[in-house]
Amino acid sequence: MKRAFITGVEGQDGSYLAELLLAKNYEVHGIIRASTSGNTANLCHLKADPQVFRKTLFLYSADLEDADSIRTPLEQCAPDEIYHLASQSHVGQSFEKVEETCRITGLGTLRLLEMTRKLPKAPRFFHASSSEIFGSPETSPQDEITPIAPITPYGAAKAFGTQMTRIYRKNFGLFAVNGILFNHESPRRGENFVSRKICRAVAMIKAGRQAELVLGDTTAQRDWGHACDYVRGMWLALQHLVPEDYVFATGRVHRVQDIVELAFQAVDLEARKFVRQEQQFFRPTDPRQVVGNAAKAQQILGWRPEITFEETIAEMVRFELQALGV
Ligand code: F7E
Repeated sequence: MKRAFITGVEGQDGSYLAELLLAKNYEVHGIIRASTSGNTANLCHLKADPQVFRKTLFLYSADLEDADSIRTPLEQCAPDEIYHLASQSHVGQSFEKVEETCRITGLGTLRLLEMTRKLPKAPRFFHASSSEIFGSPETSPQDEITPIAPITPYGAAKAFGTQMTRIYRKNFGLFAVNGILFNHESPRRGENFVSRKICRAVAMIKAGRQAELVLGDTTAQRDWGHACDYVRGMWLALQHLVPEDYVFATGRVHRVQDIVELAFQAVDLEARKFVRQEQQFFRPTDPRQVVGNAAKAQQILGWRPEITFEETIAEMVRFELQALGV
């Protein structure tokens, strides 16, 4: 039985990855950020399963800023594979919390790489990198050799973690991989990311419990996939013979406005009657031309996204309606 160690296991990606690995007969050890220990909604079904919880799934409260809190469960677990997903991942908030973002997202990654290198038997290491490392690139679509040129604090912190992962691979011989993840969504997305914010508001408006939806830049474009496809890519990346970096993306670009329209159409309401823009949700800088080329992941790992943008938004709206009993 293989053992996996997941940071950020309570998040969208962490919870789907835990499910995937448990289904593949892994023993899964996950760390949950100490300050958000109460928020484990994405893991409720696993915690409620007596065949799983504390049998093949083990959870620990720890903090990336406190090395000892991570080292103890990491050494006890002695994993075959580490999936490092935890971070301060909200780009908008990274402008308000610049230092904290760099400490958690950047230095936290370095800290974990260093601990990994010093384990008696170094496990394989996956770092959840981000398309934000490219900033607003001059070439589209972006791939593994696109220059790193972040324009947000979050992007800069991820760029540091990405480069350190490469350095530990080249200099210390660690099996360390960056998955350069473009946006990926699901019903488990945090409520302050735009896809979930829109789908949730649409359900609330349909239920008569919210009057309007206030957004920032609705012309912003992203390459949006489904989180389940991306966690499959993470696992595949660690099964390959040699450690390499991979872009995971759909290669299709949509506007925030496209999510708005799809979501309102799903409940038979006219978007323009309910949506308003407000300056507070605009960002000081926001990457443009974000679209990925996942040809390498397809060729080497046989990975391709299976769930479309339209299916993802439909699933998210359905989930929100069900949660409200509509
Ligand atoms: O914004 C625009 C916003 O916050 C998407 C994270 O997973 O993907 C994610 O980062 C777009 C941006 O995601 C609102 O300005 C308009 O252009 O859902 P988001 P993100 O910033 O792209 C990357 C790859 C990561 O690595 C990150 O960790 O939507 N937008 N109006 C808005 N965004 C938000 N959140 N709220 C609005 O009201």
